[in-house]
Amino acid sequence: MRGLLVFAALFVAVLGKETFEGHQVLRITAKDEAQLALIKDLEDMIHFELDFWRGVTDVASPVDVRVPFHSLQSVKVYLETKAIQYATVIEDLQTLLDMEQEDMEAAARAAGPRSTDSFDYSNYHTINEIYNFQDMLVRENPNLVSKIVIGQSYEGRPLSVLKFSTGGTNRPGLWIDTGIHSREWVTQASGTWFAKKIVTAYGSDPALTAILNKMDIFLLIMTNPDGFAYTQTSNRMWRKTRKPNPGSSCVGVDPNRNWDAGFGEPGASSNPCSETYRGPSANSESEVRAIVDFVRSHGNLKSFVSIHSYSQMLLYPYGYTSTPAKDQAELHSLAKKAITDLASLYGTRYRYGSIINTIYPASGGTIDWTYNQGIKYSYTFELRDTGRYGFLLPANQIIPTAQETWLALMAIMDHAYKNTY
Ligand code: 0X9
Ligand code: ZN
Repeated sequence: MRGLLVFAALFVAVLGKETFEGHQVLRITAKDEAQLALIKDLEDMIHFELDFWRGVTDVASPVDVRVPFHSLQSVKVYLETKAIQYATVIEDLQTLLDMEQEDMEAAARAAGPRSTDSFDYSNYHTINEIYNFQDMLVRENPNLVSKIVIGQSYEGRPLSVLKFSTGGTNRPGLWIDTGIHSREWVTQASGTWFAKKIVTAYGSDPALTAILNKMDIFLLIMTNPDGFAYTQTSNRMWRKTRKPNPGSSCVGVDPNRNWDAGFGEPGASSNPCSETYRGPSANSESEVRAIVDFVRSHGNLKSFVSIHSYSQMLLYPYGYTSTPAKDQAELHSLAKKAITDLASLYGTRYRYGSIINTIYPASGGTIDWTYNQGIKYSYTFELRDTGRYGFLLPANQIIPTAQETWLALMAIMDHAYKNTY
């Protein structure tokens, strides 16, 4: 098995990208607790090499799982003999990936944008295109935008944060990050749109202008750059970091299980081959460590928003415990306001609540740590969609997704502003 994995890794390294021909995404629905347990058993059948896009939680929430071609028959037989209901949501993953790739290449063939005005926000972009975009934005708006490198990824890529500031020293701050899970491409794409939105709205949108006259906004678009690069060169479905795990042929740590909040408790895995591997210790990943150091040294962040996809949810702490956060009532009503604003644009419906109650137990997560640091308005989004395309959201949904999400972000940032001043 191990030899096979090494061979597969070499194969990818020499010949290029991992392909997903014949892989399907199934949506499995349990009708009772017994069926739920049987679905959960699939997680331990490692030889199937299943990739749970939406994990097993409760009877009310369907499970989305990517099934490699070699396991399809067996998994379907397993489900059918146990009379568990399922539907094929994606018939052939590679077909979707090919379409995504064609769009991206067509966009890349068009001459590189000369300014952030001609940047194509309606397409996915390579990691270098996004780094270039950031530099362009800084050059075009020297009095508003600057770049701070807060650290480096394992492979040495810069973790560059865009700082939007109209002056002052260490003003209260608002943080937004995207792309901590590298395959959640609509998040990095939305991040570039947010960056442009902030510079165009400053001076024209009264609410954002008021905020930026008193506070700074920090935006980290490529929170997991090594993973992001890997999704573009080798494996579109990569989620974790890219640091090797000593003693294992499996690479990477789940950067949303690596924070020092309930680290090691249920809701994460100790197995380096798991997609939710928590890592050898809290903050073991330089990508996480860099943000931890930044948050501590800044010391004055008022909100912290970490953006994922997919599922259409707006969540607040906690993920590692069902003890309610002490600000639960306020966080809940602000979440309701934010998703109501979001829905006002295109009718997109979000669920909201604490992580553990709304999605599943998750320990070592970003916003549990930031909340425990005293950043009251700590939220995490799961953007579009609810599973039709999952992580492969078509590029024509990038702008509408970013636009509607912006309304929710404004609700949160405005509330944090009004609570500060
Ligand atoms: O499992 C996770 O880390 C999140 N889901 S995802 O599909 N984006 O991987 C859910 C955990 C809840 N917390 C956050 N969304 N941060
Ligand atoms: Zn995620």
